[in-house]
Amino acid sequence: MIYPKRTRTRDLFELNGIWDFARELQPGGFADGFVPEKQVAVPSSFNDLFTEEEFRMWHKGVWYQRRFDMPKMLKGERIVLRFNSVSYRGEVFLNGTRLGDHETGYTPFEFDITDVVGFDKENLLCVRVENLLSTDTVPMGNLNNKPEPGQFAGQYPDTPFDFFPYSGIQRPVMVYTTSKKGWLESVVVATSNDGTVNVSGKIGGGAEKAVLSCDGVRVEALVVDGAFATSFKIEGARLWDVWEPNLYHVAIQLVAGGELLDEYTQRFGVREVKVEGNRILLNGKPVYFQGFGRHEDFPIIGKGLNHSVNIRDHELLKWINANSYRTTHYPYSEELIQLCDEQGILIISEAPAVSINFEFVTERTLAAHLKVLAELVERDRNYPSVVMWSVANEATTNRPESIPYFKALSELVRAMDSTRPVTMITCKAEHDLVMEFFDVVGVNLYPGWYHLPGQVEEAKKDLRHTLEKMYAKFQKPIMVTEFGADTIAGLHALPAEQWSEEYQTELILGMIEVMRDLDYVVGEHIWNFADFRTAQNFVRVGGNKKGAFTRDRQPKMVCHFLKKLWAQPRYP
Ligand code: BDP
Repeated sequence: MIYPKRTRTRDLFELNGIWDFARELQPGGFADGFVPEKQVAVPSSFNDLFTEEEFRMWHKGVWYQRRFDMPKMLKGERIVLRFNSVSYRGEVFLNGTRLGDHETGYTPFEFDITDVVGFDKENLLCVRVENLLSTDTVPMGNLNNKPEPGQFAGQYPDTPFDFFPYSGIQRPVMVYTTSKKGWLESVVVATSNDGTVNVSGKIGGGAEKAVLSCDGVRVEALVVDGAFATSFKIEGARLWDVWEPNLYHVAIQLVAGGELLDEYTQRFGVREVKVEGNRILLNGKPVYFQGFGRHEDFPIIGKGLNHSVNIRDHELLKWINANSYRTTHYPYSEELIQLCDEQGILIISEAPAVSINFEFVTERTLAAHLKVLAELVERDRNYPSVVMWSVANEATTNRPESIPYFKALSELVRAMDSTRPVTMITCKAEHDLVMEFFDVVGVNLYPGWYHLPGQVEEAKKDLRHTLEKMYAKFQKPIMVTEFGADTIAGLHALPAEQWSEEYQTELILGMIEVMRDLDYVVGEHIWNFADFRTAQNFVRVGGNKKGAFTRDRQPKMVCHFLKKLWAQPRYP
């Protein structure tokens, strides 16, 4: 799959805006059209749009519907309907015909609707959306109706993670066209720092050859068995780097019998990432990751794509001198990753596998995990900002059943992409059993918050001790991918105590001091970039308040210190 674009051979329009909405209060009878209960916005989560509690907490089926016309100029073209994400499960009907379904929110899916879409009548599009998680889904949920032991026990709604399980058509819906004769189905661009660019592609329909043009270079490749592969060199290539987003474009034309069937331009950057000893190297130079774990989360829209929020967030990252974030705990919108490409922000791209619990894992959990991981790598592998894959966050990787499971995940990613390091984010510290499969150790540690509350000096000792044990065991670079303290903006205390801005500042700066004293620590990602909405639970005061910024993106005190600290490069 490639990101839809309008080109000389392709048309594109979006089906965003106001749709009809109804909960599935009885089974059946919706696919041919229904009487709406409400109107709903696309893209958006639906949960926080309405005033009634039962809508917010609804995880069973809901239905979206809208009508659209097809312009007659597009008759004769191949027509594709694409959803950039539907969380968690989407089942799609066009004019009463079931097109198919897709599981695991956060990755795109599409259907060829050429034979179903009408040109002489209005089209009726109905989508069933469901957000029920189980032991077979990724992320897992509703673990045998048994509240998870630990900090999230008995929260409402009951999920094994704390962020609110928002649902809906949260990203754009698109209709695009290609020629019926031949079209580019997928493309992979891999680069080396000497300017070598390898491009391979898969073709739908047929074509004789692919003609590629990039930066004044033109090469041709024959299409054999529906695929082509070729390479070329950009002399004196300008490398893609942090806040230096040099980008190139390769125009790919598919040709048959002298006719141009398809034209598509793929953007890419020339850059290399690798792990050597205790360093992550970007373009041969060590890079220290300073930034945050985040969430796609904002008042009212929930996890809905909003370009203004994305722009503001990146402005704040630049202001605070961060260079990176992890897409905790699921793939973020492709539009956001594209913005990272354009701005030079480093991304650790994470599968939506948070809190996998091996007490409940089934073969179907692994199958769902492998499927969504493959979809993520396919979606993001041409984006230069994506410099590392994270296959999961905080699984019970102290249990032996986790070993074959994570081996399978690591093998899948490496088979699909050998150009990026792979990590897994553990909460099991030195008791983790799967780090042999990964290049960088990611670890979430909360001394000073969940244990040793209020005791910054003790927390620092604890952190040092844990990191030393981990390094002794794993002998790999370690990134502290989460640490921090819940903080109510405007709450002050001298001496510092939990929940105050002073405490967050002291704890975070103290943790960083320890990390920077240990040569093998290659990154500090604070939890979290901004406050975010969670399920209801006595450990959360109006959501998770570990944000350095508030939910409406204003800085807490710690930000001003981080801005200063992060202005100085970690490695000379
Ligand atoms: C970590 C999780 C993260 C939570 C965080 C917290 O990875 O999703 O939000 O704890 O408790 O364990 O704030």
